[in-house]
Amino acid sequence: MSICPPPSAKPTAEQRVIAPSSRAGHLWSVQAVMDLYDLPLADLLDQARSAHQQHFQANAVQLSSLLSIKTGGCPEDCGYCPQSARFDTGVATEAMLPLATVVQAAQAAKDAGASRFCMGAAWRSPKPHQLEAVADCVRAVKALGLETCVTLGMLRDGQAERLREAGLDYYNHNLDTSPEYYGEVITTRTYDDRLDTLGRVRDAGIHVCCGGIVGMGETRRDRAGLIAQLANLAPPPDSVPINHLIAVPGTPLADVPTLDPLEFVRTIAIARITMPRAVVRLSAGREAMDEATQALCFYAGANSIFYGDTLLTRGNPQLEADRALFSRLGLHASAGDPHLASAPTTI
Ligand code: SAM
Ligand code: DTB
Ligand code: SF4
Repeated sequence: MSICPPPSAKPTAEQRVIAPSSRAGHLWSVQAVMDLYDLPLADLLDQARSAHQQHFQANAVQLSSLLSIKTGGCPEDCGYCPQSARFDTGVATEAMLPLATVVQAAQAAKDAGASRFCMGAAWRSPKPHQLEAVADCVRAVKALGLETCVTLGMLRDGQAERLREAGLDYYNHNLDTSPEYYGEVITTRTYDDRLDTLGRVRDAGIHVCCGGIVGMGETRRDRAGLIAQLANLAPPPDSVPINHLIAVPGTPLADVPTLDPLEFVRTIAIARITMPRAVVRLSAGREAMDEATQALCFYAGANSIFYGDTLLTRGNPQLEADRALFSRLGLHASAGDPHLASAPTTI
């Protein structure tokens, strides 16, 4: 397996992830991203398709399955999240799942055709004993021959290294929205806290999975701000989940106006253009999305999905529905992640 090596000199938190001068690649201003949003849709899709075909096999989609290994009772106040203890959403607080249960779910995901198993925990930040329990899960899931990803909240000194030693491939930690809109959605951790964790992940040699959520009542400029932040990370993330808000009753965002589906498609296309080497994941929100919109997202460069009938606490399309969709669209499961060396899978 090949993993990005950590940089030789240890940069500051800012240089690690946001300093533009340390990278040779193109820098995206918010206005340049806005200009992409303003293109006629067909022109935008043409550009995105071309970027996609330069870097990826057409029609191949990476399949990740997701499991909540520790559900509910989270002290954070993320306004979209059904797992925050501050909102009455009907999600019960549970203990962390036993290792055997996690392994059983991972085996089922592999048998269904997933190449990556992602484990999520409703923590602000893992405590040392919790981190060790997750490291055990990572080792066991790797031993099944699956790629691994975890999302556990903020990481502290040495924690990313422990996960790397356990064989973790990806750490998911999202910026969620623009720096300007962020404070409207979350107050208990800052944008800089998130950038700090992303820097720790990258410095430990773990691949970064970082994206956001659209449809939270933000403006187009906020969506452009999120994309510019992601694309200007140094280096940009290898994996970029674009989530459509699942508006959950009881959360502060339960009643935000619905986003135009074509604005979601545009966001996928722009993620593809601005981060041409990243795997762009059409992430939460597919259950409520019609198949034509999903087809446009794949055309626009989405090349990863969550595969399996649940996300963390919310529903996702049934396996059979996704198999039928892939068949209708002529899509197939990718042979693992281009950023890793993995075995082929089929759907
Ligand atoms: N507690 C950890 C954290 O926040 O870093 C990990 C789990 S958290 C649920 C992972 C991500 O799921 C969030 O950053 C957010 O982007 C996404 N998410 C959570 N609730 C969502 C919702 N209702 N709709 C869309 N995406 C959501
Ligand atoms: C990500 O960006 N989306 C996934 C994964 N990373 C962990 C989570 C989606 C959660 C949707 C709401 C739920 O199921 O509770
Ligand atoms: Fe907690 Fe993560 Fe949900 Fe925020 S998104 S409330 S940190 S589980």
